[in-house]
Amino acid sequence: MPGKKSIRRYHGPAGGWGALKALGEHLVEQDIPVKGATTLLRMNQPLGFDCPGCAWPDPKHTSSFEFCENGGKAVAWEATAKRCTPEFFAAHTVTELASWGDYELEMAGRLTHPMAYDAASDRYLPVSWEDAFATIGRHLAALPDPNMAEFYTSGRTSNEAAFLYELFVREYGTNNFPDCSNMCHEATSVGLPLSLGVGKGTVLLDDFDKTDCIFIFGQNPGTNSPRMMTSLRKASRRGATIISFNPFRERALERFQAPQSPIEMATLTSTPISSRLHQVKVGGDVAVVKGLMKVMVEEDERLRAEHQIEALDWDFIRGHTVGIEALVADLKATRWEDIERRSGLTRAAIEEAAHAYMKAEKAIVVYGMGITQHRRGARNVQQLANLCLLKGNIGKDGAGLCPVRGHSNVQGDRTVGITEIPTVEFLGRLEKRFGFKPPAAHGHNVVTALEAMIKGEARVFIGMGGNIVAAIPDWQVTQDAFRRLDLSVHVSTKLNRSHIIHGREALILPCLGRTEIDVQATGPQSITVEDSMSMVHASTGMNEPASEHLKSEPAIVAGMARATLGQRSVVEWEKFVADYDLIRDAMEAVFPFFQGYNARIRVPGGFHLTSTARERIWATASGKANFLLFDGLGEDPEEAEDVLWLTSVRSHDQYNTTLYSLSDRYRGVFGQRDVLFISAEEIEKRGFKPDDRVDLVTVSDDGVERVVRNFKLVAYAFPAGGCAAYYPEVNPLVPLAAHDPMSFTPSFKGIPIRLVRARAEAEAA
Ligand SMILES: Nc1nc2c(c(=O)[nH]1)N[C@H]1C(S)=C(S)[C@@H](COP(=O)(O)OP(=O)(O)OC[C@H]3O[C@@H](n4cnc5c(=O)[nH]c(N)nc54)[C@H](O)[C@@H]3O)O[C@H]1N2
Ligand SMILES: Nc1nc2c(c(=O)[nH]1)N[C@H]1C(S)=C(S)[C@@H](COP(=O)(O)OP(=O)(O)OC[C@H]3O[C@@H](n4cnc5c(=O)[nH]c(N)nc54)[C@H](O)[C@@H]3O)O[C@H]1N2
Ligand SMILES: [Mo]
Repeated sequence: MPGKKSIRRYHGPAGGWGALKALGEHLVEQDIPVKGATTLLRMNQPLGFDCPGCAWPDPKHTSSFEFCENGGKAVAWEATAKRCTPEFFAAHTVTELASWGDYELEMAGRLTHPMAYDAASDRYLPVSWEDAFATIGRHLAALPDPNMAEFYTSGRTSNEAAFLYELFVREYGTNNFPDCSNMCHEATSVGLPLSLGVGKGTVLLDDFDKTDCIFIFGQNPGTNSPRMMTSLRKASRRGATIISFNPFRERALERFQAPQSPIEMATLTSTPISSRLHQVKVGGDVAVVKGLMKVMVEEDERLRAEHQIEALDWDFIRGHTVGIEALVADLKATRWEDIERRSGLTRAAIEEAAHAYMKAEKAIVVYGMGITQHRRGARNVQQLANLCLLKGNIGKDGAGLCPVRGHSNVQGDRTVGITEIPTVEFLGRLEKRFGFKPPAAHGHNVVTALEAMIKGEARVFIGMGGNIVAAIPDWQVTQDAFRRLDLSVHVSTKLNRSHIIHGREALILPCLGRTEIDVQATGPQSITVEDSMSMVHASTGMNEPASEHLKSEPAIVAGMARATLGQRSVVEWEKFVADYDLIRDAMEAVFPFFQGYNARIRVPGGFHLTSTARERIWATASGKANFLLFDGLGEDPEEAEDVLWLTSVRSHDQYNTTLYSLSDRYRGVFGQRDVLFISAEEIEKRGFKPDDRVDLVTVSDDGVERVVRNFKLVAYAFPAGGCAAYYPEVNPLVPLAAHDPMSFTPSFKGIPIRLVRARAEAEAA
């Protein structure tokens, strides 16, 4: 069990020796100091594998080794020497494993054999691949309606595996594709096309080297996309202005010591990152953005009247956009007192930021989960698009909108057809290439899939990676729904909660990881992935597989497809699995933008899927970029005065539901995760003292009690009216109904709660 419990302030910069030391310790913990280190050297190299960590791009995938603590941990986590074998499962009943923490479950190591749940002994027993596939085929074939099965994808899945998966599922007959993206950047995928005609970002890595100004909203790069720190550090040293909006003073947004810089490492110096870090209230970003735009349009009017100077890019606005008049009217009607109250920032602070943005010839607006995971996430994203449009910061060198994606291939999975809302055009091309009629009716996303499971309408769940059972909201009802399934299947590399909370029948199918050599009938194979900036490139595993019984994800999909569809399938499953080039040829036939796919990924660095918005071509209904309005300032509903807005965040030592340790170095928390970050004033106002233990109770009007217990109050510099805790510990507090109606993104960053003295403490008193 890692780390002694303590809370102490972290004084150093992010990165630096602390990062090297942390990675070294992690390698030792995974029993792989030497192998881990050589594996790391092959990460993100021209002929190596793509980092299974985040989706941040690499400088053309051609650079020398770029050190990243958390990328290193993600690789070491997969390359661990620990194994979770049939002997392990024989030694522990599932009931016993249910009492283990998430950290302990994954520390059992890499899964080595396909396993099937045996109710009589309450254990997972080894099963042959053929029998496992046959079980899946039997259940799926028995369903009266293919829409009674759910097919989840987590964003580590390669383009090749994802394409075969959507092919299998559509030939089977449903568009039920709940996806981790539904809990992540769906607000981008749904909100942005209405503004800009594309649901992806518009910048490339080079733009960071050319920009004058970077605004970062609700994203924690030092932890979740550390290679981005290289770009930020360079920009800062060039003199670009960086301004961040975050309720936390995230350390990497303040100062960063580059492990690549011999001088900074030797002299223990570091580079300041943000010139200003504004501690915005939880859910206060729209108020900030409207404030920024209000300053800009009013300043522009003044300058034009008094000096005939334009502060906005009117050539762009007139030539490329519609809706400016309504936006200006809305901003004029927005009062400063409301902006200040909602954002927690002063008018002067917002004015200063607005002037920095206006002054910049080229600016980039970056954002993450602090923007998307709110009740009006898609509309939040649109306000950031407005901010860019006012200054023509789309489709210009050194400028653009930059949503930072999460999982390393979540964007690619969407590109190759993992979507519950497929376009008619895409389905037509699929039919033309393969000759079966894919279903047209829209399928389930994560929220609607869970609703169908709760009602008992969905009976079979298949998960291509991930740990959905822990990642979702409202555990009380949603986890219970998993227990009532006829069959749950998870294609996984490690043991997790989704295997423990399972259907009446359950299968664990262990697969190769991205770091591992994938040999098929025609020889070793490469897969491809797409990063946050739409660069597509190859990834080739280098390590010996964790077990000889593992199959690749494409092979597992093909196995499920053959067992389910049998003779009725028109797809050449064997051929595809034998040679992934053929999968890419098929993708090229379905998606015109993949023209020359196999040749282009053989060029180091891969190729860019260009976005129309980057070319100032607007694929919207109006044919222009649209300024879209946000009604009022409330990202989340208005609640009573004493309600606190809880946001859920990642620690520095976790990858989503995977915990590398129980510590969070930069925020000064060690050996524990049951903490609530909250200001000393909010603690006192409620009659508590720092370190008191409290229960967190959701405020809702549906009569359901949602509570997590015994959290320690940690007095922290945090904005009024809000507090923060770790994901996934607080997921039981998020009502399933609390999601964005446009994108269905759960409101993980805006949970209304009250604090109650912890029962244990109340009894002792
Ligand atoms: N090491 C590591 N890397 C990862 C992941 C990981 O877990 N570990 N996860 C991957 C995935 S799937 C994703 S989606 C990304 C996630 O990467 P991020 O988007 O950085 O995710 P979070 O840590 O959830 O939250 C981001 C930031 O939002 C701030 N925040 C919270 N609420 C608000 C708000 O209302 N307004 C504003 N402005 N800020 C707010 C938090 O303080 C935090 O700094 O990272 C990916 N990369
Ligand atoms: N409260 C709260 N909840 C959240 C969030 C939040 O910020 N706050 N964030 C949301 C976001 S952004 C996301 S993306 C989701 C994440 O949800 P998921 O993507 O479902 O979860 P992960 O924790 O990334 O999944 C970890 C598991 O993936 C499996 N795995 C790892 N590598 C591979 C591989 O190569 N192949 C296969 N087949 N399996 C593999 C391992 O078995 C591991 O246990 O959570 C969401 N939930
Ligand atoms: Mo994510």
